[in-house]
Order: sequence, then structure tokens, then C-alpha cells
Amino acid sequence: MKNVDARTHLRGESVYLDDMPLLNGTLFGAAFGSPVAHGHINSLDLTDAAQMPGVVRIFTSKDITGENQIGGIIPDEPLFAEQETHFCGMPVAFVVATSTEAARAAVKKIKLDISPLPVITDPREAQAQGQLIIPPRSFRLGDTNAAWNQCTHIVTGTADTNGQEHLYIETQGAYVIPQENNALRIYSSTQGPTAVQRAVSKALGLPMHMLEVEVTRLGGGFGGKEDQANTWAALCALAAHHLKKPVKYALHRMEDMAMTGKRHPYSSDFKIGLDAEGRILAYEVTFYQNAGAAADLSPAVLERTLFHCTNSYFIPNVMATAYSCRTHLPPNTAFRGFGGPQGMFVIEAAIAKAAGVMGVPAAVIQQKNLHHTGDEFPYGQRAQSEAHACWERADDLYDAPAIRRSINAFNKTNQLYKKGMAFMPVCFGISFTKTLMNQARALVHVYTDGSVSVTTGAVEMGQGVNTKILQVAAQVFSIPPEQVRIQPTSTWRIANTSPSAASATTDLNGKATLMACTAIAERLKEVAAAGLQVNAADITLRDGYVYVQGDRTNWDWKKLLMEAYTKRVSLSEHAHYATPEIHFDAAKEKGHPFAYHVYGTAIVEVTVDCLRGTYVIDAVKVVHDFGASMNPAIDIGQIEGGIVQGIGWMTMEEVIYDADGRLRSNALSTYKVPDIYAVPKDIEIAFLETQQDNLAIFRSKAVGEPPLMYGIGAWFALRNAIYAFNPHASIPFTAPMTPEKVLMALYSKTMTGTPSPHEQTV
Ligand code: MTE
Ligand code: LUZ
Ligand code: MOS
Repeated sequence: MKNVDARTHLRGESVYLDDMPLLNGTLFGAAFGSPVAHGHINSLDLTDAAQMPGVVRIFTSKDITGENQIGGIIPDEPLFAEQETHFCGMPVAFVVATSTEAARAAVKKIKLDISPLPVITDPREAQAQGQLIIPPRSFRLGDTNAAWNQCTHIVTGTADTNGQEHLYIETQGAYVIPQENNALRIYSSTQGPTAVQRAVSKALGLPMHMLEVEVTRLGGGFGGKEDQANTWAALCALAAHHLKKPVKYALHRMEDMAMTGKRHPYSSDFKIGLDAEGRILAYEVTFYQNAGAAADLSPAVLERTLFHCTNSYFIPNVMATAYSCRTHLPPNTAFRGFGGPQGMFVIEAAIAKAAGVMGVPAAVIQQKNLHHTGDEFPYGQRAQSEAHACWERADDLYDAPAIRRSINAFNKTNQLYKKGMAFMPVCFGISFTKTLMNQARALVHVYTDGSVSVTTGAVEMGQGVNTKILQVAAQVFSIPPEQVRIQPTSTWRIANTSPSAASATTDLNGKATLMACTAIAERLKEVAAAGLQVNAADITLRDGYVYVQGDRTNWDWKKLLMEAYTKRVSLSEHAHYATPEIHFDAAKEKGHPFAYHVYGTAIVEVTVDCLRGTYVIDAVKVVHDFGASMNPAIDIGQIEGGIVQGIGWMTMEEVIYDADGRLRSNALSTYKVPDIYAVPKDIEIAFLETQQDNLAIFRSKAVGEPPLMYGIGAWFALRNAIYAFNPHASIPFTAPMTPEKVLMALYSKTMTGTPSPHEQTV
């Protein structure tokens, strides 16, 4: 089935926040963000700004009617700075005016007298000064200390990954309309309607039942709107509450880039030990997460780094420690993969370095150590593994030995262009790592004209969740998809929702929808059984008709509904789903946190221009574990998008803050994202269809985040291509591998003058 939004997207008719018709009297906001990352506010002078044409009122912390606090996991994030600022762009005031232009012009007239304080942008420095968001966490398996003695090869190193701008096409924003008795209707571009409802409730001191948050769809979220849509909604809500007027704020791209957090940069130390055959016996890793100025989701992101620190490999002795470090950057936040990619880069770096020392291709070590079903993850869960199945299928299907031969032949005959390849296996756990978040609800109404309305907590952000949920309802009732409509998400219809995140949205909300629809269908079958005087067990709904023991009756869908309605049988259902089997003990750091894992393997091929340092990604060839995909078109789209986004993070997107904590890569002229030319020339995706039972909806495994990590393969393919040009190259494990870094590496020498350990052949 094609995406339900395809038609309106194509015609430009899909409605995003900025497309909504505005009520008469709507006012427009603009935030004044601190120009100083860390400073003491001496005075804030709003006089000139307030006199600018069109300005209605300027809000500060003094106007807050509830608590000046929007922190979720930890209450450490004021909505408005009071005495101190903690990052550049931290809201200090919110101007409301009769037009966006007037509000922005007034923002420029605000005068802040501020004494700068020392700024920390480096996570290791923050850790050294004891600036931690939460106490460090450690995952342990076996005993690394005892294992080092048995290792033939021990390799240590550091590996750093930089941040990543979400660059959702729709920027952050909110539109808040006051209702009677202080209630508010909040339109927000958020992945977490309940998160917005909670944040506004706290800041305004209003009960949650007064706040309806409604979301039709987002022009992308990628994690950036899991927690960080709250600020803009709270600002607009505060103003609307005071002024009793609708207030809208849709951020300018440069405001969005400067004021919101990004993927967390990490700096990491690793130590890996292997036996003579290349089996990994021990792995120690320490992660320094750059959390930014407030907790936001950092503790949860940190946790997922630990969960995925061994990627698809079984390592019997692991000691992984992670620090969430407080710096003076905008609070970093969820981004597709949620800390998993950062953890995986480090184990891949460790393996690549060890392979160099041992003089074997990394792929040999990678494949040898892939885990099997029954192997234990450092957090206690046992693998139901498709790691080997994906790898070996990819190796075979794409004829990896032939790729390797042709690359070696190319490199022998070409001086100024060199090719490289890398394998990238991925294993990603599906479920929110906080067990309690794995719950969802669906509200299904069947109308007497045969049409069906479904509301869940799921937010459509381009990932296709509405299409998949629609498929669930249409399938249970056995009616054409046109008869089902997925309604906007609303906190008044579905309460206490988890954000649409963790790739689990379709599983959770789809299962709740399945339960609600099934309950209605069961009642309808009883009605049909009574009317047709047969057993309910003999009845099926198929193609819009009632069937008895496989024979079609003259009861069609509408007649069935009228019959049920006449008999006063409910045609509505509200169902609740909570993922079974999962649990986690944070004191022991052991449990079974994931409903299941998603697996895959990518083979990435690149060509480097050795004069310029530029490169092309020639091919990404994937075998991906879909379970039994319920919508291959959507799932392939997710994989292609994930790959390109991952390649962007690993090779070209370079977030740069200066020493004062100011974002220098603050526009698309200075922040380079993949464009059509950067997309791999060839992307091939093969389905590993697995039929064994899993907890996915219709056994169709979650697909949103895992493919991003295939992009890590591009970094290592580039590394191999550089070594083909310069076997003595010095290539630090720092991402992104921009053309500048490639160029420097091509012409670098190791300090000792001896050949660096590397892969002679790919
Ligand atoms: N795809 C599109 N087009 N837009 C998005 O914002 N977000 C990604 C992924 N794919 C995203 C996307 C992220 S970060 C997640 S967690 C999942 O979609 C969320 O949706 P799901 O849980 O339905 O997979
Ligand atoms: N968000 C969250 C997530 O709150 N918990 C998670 O485990 C998670 N995982 C991936 C993406 N977002
Ligand atoms: Mo995705 S990072 O879970 O929004």
C-alpha cells in the first residue's frame, strides 16, 4: 500500500504547522537568546525593544505563572534564564508582536548586560571538573582484568564522533489558541504531544486536562522534536495565557540551528584484546558524552550507548563506562539511533585498529565475532541473532570477494584514485530502554456509514506510521483502506503518550490499534452470529462481507454495522498495549530491555580522488532483517533515508562551536548536508525475511533508526581507500571524515616513520 500522504504531499496540500489558517488577532513571537554561553546577567533592558512598532508585550521569567522549569528526566532546565545563562541561544526573553517581522526587529533592540563566566565545550574537561549530569554508569560482563592475560593482541586508542544537526525540513514551532476558562489548544511540531502538555502544565501551573496538544504531522523530527519542541510551545502558551490571544512562533532556520541541541558528540577511549585467531576476548571502553547545558534526554541517550557498545559482536568480557558531561552548549538531544551510533563507531574503530596490528582485513575479525542466538549481551539479554544470516547473505548475494578483487585490481592500476570498501553490521534493540515508556493506546470509532476513525499516540513525521496503522485497521475489519482515516494525535483523545520515538511507534500504537479493532470485530461477529443464527466462531469478516464457514452471506459491512447499532452494541473501543516480557534492573544493569533486535549488514564502497581529497560513495549494499515487512515501500524508504543521513553524519556534516560556545556552522552555507550528489550512486537493499515469532506488529520489525548506522561503513571504507594510497597514513578515529581530513590523511606520515599498522588489502 502506498503512503497515505503521498497525494497531498505531491500536490503541496499536506498541512504543517506553518500552513495552518490563522485566527483573526493572532500574534507572533520571537525569542531572544543569550549571546553569551555562560554568564551572569547584570541587567536586562527591554525599554527600546518594547517601543518598537507592533510590539505587544515582552515576556521574561518574571511572567511565569507556574515553575520556570522544562526539564524532563531531570529538572535542570529553566525555560527563561534568570541570573545565569548556560548556553548561547538560551531564551532570556520572548517578544510578542503583531507580525513575525516586528517581533524579530524588537529582539534586536533588547539589551543584555552580562558578565561572561568560564565556558566549557569539551566533555573530557567537564568530566575532569566533576561537571556530570548523572553519576557515571557501567555495564559489565565477565572479567576484563582476568582476560587481558589470555590476549595475544591488545590495542588501545581513542575515537571521537561529532554532533549532527537534525535539519528536519519543518523547523520547530507552535501555535497556541486560548479557550474558555483558561484552557489552551496547542498545535505543536512535536514528536511528544504529552511531553509538550507536561512542560506547558508545569510552566503555566495549569492541570494537564486544560491543555489539548494536537499534532497532524511533522516535516521531520529525527529525534530533535522528542523533547525540544517543549520550549516553543511553552513560550507561546505563556503568552497566549497572559494575552488571551492566539500566539504563534515558527522558528527561522538560523534560530533553530543556534538554539536547539543536536546529536551528542562523544569522545571515547577503548582497549580491545584478541587471541591469535582474532577472537575478541575483552573490551574496555569509556565514553565521554557531550550533554550540553542541561540533561534533556542525555541520560537515556547515554544508556543506549552502553546497550549498543558491542554492536553485533559477542565479547565475553566487557567493561563499559559512560559519563554524561555538562558543557555550555545547547542541550544535546535524541537523534536517530539515540547514542547507539556513537557506541558502535568506537567498537568498529577498535576492531579496525586491531585488524591493522594483526595484518588481516577488519572484515575477518568482524565476521568471526558476530554473535549467535543465545549469546549474552553485556546487559544480560540473550541474542535471538540474525547477525550471521545478514552478513553471510550479503557476502554471498553481492559477491563480496569479487568486489574486493575488483577494488584491489583498480587500486593497482590507478595512482590518483583509490577505492575502499567496508562491511558494517548492525544490531539495534527495539523498545524504549525505560521499560515504563513501552505502552500505547488507540481509540477506534466505527461509524454507521462504514467509515472508521483511528486515533493513537503516534505522530506521523514522514516515517509512514499512519499508513501502517491504517493497514492494521483495514486488515482486521477487512475493508478497503479508503474507509479508514487516521486522525491527528490529540492529548484529549489519547492520554499519557510516549513520544513517537525509539523506532517503536508502529509496534506500540499498531498493537493497541490491533487490540481495539479486534475487540470491535469480535462484537460484530457476535451480532452477525445472532442475526444469522450460526456460531460466532464460524464467522469471518472478509472483503467487506460477513462469511460463514467460508461462504459469503448477503450481510455486507454496512448492514453488519447497522445491525450492531440497532442492537445497541458499541462500535467504539479504546485499547491499551504494554510490551510484554521486557524488564531491566538499573541497580544491577541487567535485564531484558528489548522486545527484539533488528539486524543487518551493509557493504560500502567508495572512491577517493587522491589529489583533491574528495570522494564518492559508489555503493551501499544491504541485507536487512525486516521480519515480515508489512509495507516494503515504506521500509525501503526508511533504509535509504537512514543510510544517507548516516553517511552525512560520518563524512560531511561538521557541527562547529568556537571556544566561546558559539555555533559557527549556523546556516546551510557553513553546514554541509548530503545533497543529491552525495547520495550513493547505488543503493541495494535485500530483505532478510524472518518468519519466527517476534513482538513486532504483524511480525514486521521496526525500521526507523537501525539503517542510520550503515553509514558508519562509509567512514571505514574511506579509511581503507586512504591506506591504499598511503600505507603510512595517520588517520585518527575522528568523524566526520570530511574532504579536508581525507586530504590531510592522504599526505600524512606516522610520527615514527615506520609503516602504521593498517590493512594492506581491503
Ligand atoms: N523518517 C522520516 N521521514 N522522518 C523522521 O523524522 N525519524 C526517525 C525515523 N525515521 C524520522 C524518520 C527516528 S529518529 C525515529 S525514532 C523513527 O523514525 C520514529 O518513527 P517509528 O517509531 O515509527 O519508526
Ligand atoms: N527515546 C527514549 C528514544 O526516550 N528512549 C529510548 O530508548 C529511545 N531510543 C531510541 C530513540 N529514542
Ligand atoms: Mo528517534 S531518535 O527515537 O526520535
